[in-house]
Amino acid sequence: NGVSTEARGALIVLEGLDRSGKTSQSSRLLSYLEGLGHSAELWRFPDRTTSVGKMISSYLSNESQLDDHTIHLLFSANRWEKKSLMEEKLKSGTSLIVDRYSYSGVAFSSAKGLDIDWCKAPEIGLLAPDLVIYLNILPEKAAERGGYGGERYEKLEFQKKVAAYYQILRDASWKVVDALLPIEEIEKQLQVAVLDCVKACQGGKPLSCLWS
Ligand code: Z5A
Repeated sequence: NGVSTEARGALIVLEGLDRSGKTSQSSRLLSYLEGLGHSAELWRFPDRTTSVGKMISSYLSNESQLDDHTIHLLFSANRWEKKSLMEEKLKSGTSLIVDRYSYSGVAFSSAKGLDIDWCKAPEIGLLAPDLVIYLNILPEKAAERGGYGGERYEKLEFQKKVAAYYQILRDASWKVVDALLPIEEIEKQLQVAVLDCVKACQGGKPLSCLWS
């Protein structure tokens, strides 16, 4: 009947500790997908460009103080304000490579001592990733990479707690990759997983919501 049955894009999230290589790998993945002729975009959370994102940015750089619950909800709000655009892009056939998402939200706030179920609650109803790539690295090794800067969470003891919460959050959508391998080796492993995922989404895999 002429109705468009355009294939949807894939929602691919990169997670991992600070310095695990998310930024390096996400830009390589974008070039890879674009090189194959796929429509794709690179996103990151926090999105520091929005008004909520500016509050988050000022908190992360220690320019402002916020209660732990408050900043948790701001990180979540920063994802909610992008949800409809995210859905639109995916439905129109664009794949999104997203540097950090709800798993960062829950792992970092839980590591501060907030209840994990409380942390998950505001994420319920956001789009569920089709694939989560977890760049696995020991916190000590991550700290060796150029050292941590001055942002709030860039401390070894805290990163160890975050790593433990990431393990609790791991589910079937995760692909865990050894982040100590050479950049090009990781890139090759990710290309295979990402292409499989993009094809599954083109093939009709339905979009779903967190947390299921
Ligand atoms: N946060 C939160 O609390 N709640 C939330 O909901 C969200 C975030 C979304 C924002 O971080 C902070 O907010 C973050 C979590 C919290 N705090 N911490 N920690 P961000 O996203 O703005 O910054 P980041 O994630 O910490 O990014 P990063 O420091 O840029 O790390 P990265 O992207 O994972 O790594 P990279 O820049 O690609 O690589 C780091 C260095 O390692 C660089 O010199 C590379 O050349 C090198 N590298 C990368 N891969 C390799 C390999 N394979 N071998 C050797 N060297 C490598």
